[in-house]
Amino acid sequence: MKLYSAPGTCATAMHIALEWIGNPFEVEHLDFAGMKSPEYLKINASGVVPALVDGDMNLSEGMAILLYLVDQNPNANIGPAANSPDRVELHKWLVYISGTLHPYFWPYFMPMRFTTDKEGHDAVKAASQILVDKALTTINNHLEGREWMVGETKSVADAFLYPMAGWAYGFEKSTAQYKNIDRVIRKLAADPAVLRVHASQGNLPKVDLAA
Ligand SMILES: N[C@@H](CCC(=O)N[C@@H](CS)C(=O)NCC(=O)O)C(=O)O
Repeated sequence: MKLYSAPGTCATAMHIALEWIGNPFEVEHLDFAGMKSPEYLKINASGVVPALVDGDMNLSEGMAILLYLVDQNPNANIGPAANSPDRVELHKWLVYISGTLHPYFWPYFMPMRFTTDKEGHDAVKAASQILVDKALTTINNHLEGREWMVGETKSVADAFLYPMAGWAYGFEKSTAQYKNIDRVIRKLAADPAVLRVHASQGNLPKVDLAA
């Protein structure tokens, strides 16, 4: 099994899930040019990370990869079993993180894709921060009185939240101000599997998505 990732990106979540599972896997860290290379576009036509290659299968879309890993590894405790009540919750939060929280960051990292006005980048980035605040507030409220996003144990939903909540520590309203999210992120940051992911990404430059 091989994961295509890039330091500091959303693919960090899939890397954490693979570390939690504990089976051997390979990871290749791409830079921005690597994501757009003809070789990689054959694996993920969108030219983004993550992508997972398992035998003959190429799987893109982070949420699909996380659900695949949960279902392929029922004893790894990285997500509730199919058809359980918590599984429905897992779907809901993975969709929320993938479809709402994640895209809210895109204008911040890539304002040039959201306005043709070169003078307008700051305004686009400010609007992104307002949207991210809305989504992080929803998640922070959900986490009130809860240890983890879904059920009683950590799951791929927490792994998915990890890189994105991490991005917002540098925002005007820092992730540190969302106390429940901050608590979850700090627990994960001390998790040995997460530390291994950081070590793997460690010496590589953060991918400049604004390239
Ligand atoms: N819908 C895709 C989005 C993946 C995505 O946006 N990945 C970012 C990194 S967090 C990326 O590779 N961006 C490069 C680009 O947009 O050119 C998914 O959920 O997997």
